[in-house]
Amino acid sequence: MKLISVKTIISLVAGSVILTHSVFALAHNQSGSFTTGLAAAVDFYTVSCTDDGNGAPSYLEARVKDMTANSSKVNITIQKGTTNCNTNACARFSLDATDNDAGYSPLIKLTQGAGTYNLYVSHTAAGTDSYDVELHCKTATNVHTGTSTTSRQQQ
Ligand SMILES: [Ca+2]
Repeated sequence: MKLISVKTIISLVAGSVILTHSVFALAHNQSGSFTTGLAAAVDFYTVSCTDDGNGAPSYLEARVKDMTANSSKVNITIQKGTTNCNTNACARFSLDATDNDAGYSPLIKLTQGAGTYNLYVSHTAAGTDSYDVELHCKTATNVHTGTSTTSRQQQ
């Protein structure tokens, strides 16, 4: 009886270690803040979606968390491509309207395949907002694939 309990505990612990590892492996976050505090500040990143062995990228999904409670709210725009944008969106926007909680803005998705996506982070008013953007490149079957972010402009 005692042996079974120990075995159960060991497998539970092993299970959570595996779970924790996969969560970390899937987490891609870009944190930042508006260094100027200006209302017109824009932070600009590029996100490269590549096949890291998990499959060809189909789309980028992203959402943002405004981490500073004030009147200014942080939002993101993701953009890629210029062709047939009215059929298959080339740009999408998401705003975190509630900045005094742990929640993120609505999840947005841009299905523009492999390559470089533009990510713009801005906010609605002057203030020293900090933010966290969560982003993932995924295959057509929703499998996480190669995702890397580069900072291009910090305001
Ligand atoms: Ca805010």
